[in-house]
Amino acid sequence: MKKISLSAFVIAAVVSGSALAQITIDGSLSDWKIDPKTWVSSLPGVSYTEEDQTGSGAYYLRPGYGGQAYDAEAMYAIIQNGTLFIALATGHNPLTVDNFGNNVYAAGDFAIDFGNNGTYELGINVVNNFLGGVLGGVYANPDWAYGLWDVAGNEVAPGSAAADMAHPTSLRGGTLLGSAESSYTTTGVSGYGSKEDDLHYFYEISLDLQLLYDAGWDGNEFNIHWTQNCANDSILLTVPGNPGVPEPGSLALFGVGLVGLIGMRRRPAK
Ligand SMILES: [Ca+2]
Ligand SMILES: [Ca+2]
Ligand SMILES: [Ca+2]
Repeated sequence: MKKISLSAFVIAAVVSGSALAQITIDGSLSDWKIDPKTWVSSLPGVSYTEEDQTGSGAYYLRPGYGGQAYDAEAMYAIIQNGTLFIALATGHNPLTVDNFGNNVYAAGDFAIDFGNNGTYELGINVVNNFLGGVLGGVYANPDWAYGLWDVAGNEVAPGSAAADMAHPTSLRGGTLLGSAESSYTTTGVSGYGSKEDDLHYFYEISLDLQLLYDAGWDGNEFNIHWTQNCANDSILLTVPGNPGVPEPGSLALFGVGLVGLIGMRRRPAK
């Protein structure tokens, strides 16, 4: 009796679907399968970018200075089961409070650009610093603050209209669509990158893809951006479109495959 073949195939398909690594939002990057030496992630289907800068003191980060304390280092994202997961590594402590007079700047929020054209249509309020803002809130029609640098990299005053709008910093308002789940670490961790003693802080976020669609997303690739309120160093990650929507061609092929399997089973043995 070889009756088990089709059901075994179905069970295997279900198991491989549910065996997708589930990301736990706890601020730990252990789910992301990151090589601590290189920041490279081996998580299947992940998108990531790395720009860990090293040096001594408040070294140049481009466009600003600030050294490790303002270094945006790596960003990761993956779409699984209708959910967008994001992780960030930075030398910037999330507990840093704005003190412009002393050149101290808090963390910005996560900004998503549909169409990868430099306009950010969705904001995730991970560090809440606007009156009435919802911590973890996901905002359409975001009102962004910008950093201390113009497009040419020249310093401008805080709040200047000349600031580079390609680097949104913190949310100041918007249309609240719903909530993301988010977590960040507040104790620096060493052992990553080429300068092992440097301290790093991690953010993790998950949000339902429906919130992106609600903000006008078309399902195609998009950019995720993060920086601090000074925008001394920023990081930008491109994420492919929603893989949860199979293309008609691949769906048809899957169906042919199933029919083929059933057909094989019914073929009498010689
Ligand atoms: Ca660094
Ligand atoms: Ca950097
Ligand atoms: Ca856009």
